Amino acid sequence: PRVDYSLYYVTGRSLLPPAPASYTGPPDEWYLAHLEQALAGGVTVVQVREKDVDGGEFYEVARRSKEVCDRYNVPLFINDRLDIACLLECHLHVGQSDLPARLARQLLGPDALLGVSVNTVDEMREVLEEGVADYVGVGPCFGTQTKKNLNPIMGPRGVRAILETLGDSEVKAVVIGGITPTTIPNVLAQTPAPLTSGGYRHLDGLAVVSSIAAATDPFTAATELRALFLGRKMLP
Ligand code: TZP
Ligand code: MG
Repeated sequence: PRVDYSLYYVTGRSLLPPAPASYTGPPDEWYLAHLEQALAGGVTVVQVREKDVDGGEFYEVARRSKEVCDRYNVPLFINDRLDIACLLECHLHVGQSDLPARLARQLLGPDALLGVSVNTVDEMREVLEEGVADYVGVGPCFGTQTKKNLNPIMGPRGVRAILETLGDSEVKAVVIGGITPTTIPNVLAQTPAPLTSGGYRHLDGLAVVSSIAAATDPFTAATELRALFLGRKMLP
């Protein structure tokens, strides 16, 4: 089944705002209620990314996130933890310093989706040569407070160079890093890459952490982000 990558939400529980007075559920379920609102607002893919918790807690957060995503028919990716992705029959996203994608693919099996982070054209070429990834997360496009050990900022031009390398490959591409309603118009206008076969290679989606995770109203935040992507002008 084809996946809609248009609004890819990478969770980060540490960024969540405090629950508003209108929230009456259990405090430990605020994260899930917040996630559910983001899904209702139009998030099309979710990745659980938990950098500061142990395996047991990560598993539990991922398991409960999957219950919510399943109800919305939205695919759930696990960041880095192949073991947890396998246990929960989820998809997996790996960075450049995680287990290599071709090894992850061996344990995941052919049905799970696999995403890889890329920051350079060389990394993009390698992903294409390996041939095991379904999509790439391209970034950081802009500066961000969200990630420690941030790779070099690429800017829209760097992202476009990746899309040029991707060409008309089936591998999908989402951009990440400082993606907000303010930056989206620039990203969408500056990233389409001309193809040698004619036409342009466009981004398949926008990936965000703080633009949704830090929102007190994740429903409205997701609705706005998705509308900006869907309303983009595509070059022919
Ligand atoms: N990878 C590259 S930048 C980034 C990740 C996980 C964090 C993006 O966070 P934000 O808040 O959307 O800028
Ligand atoms: Mg990683």
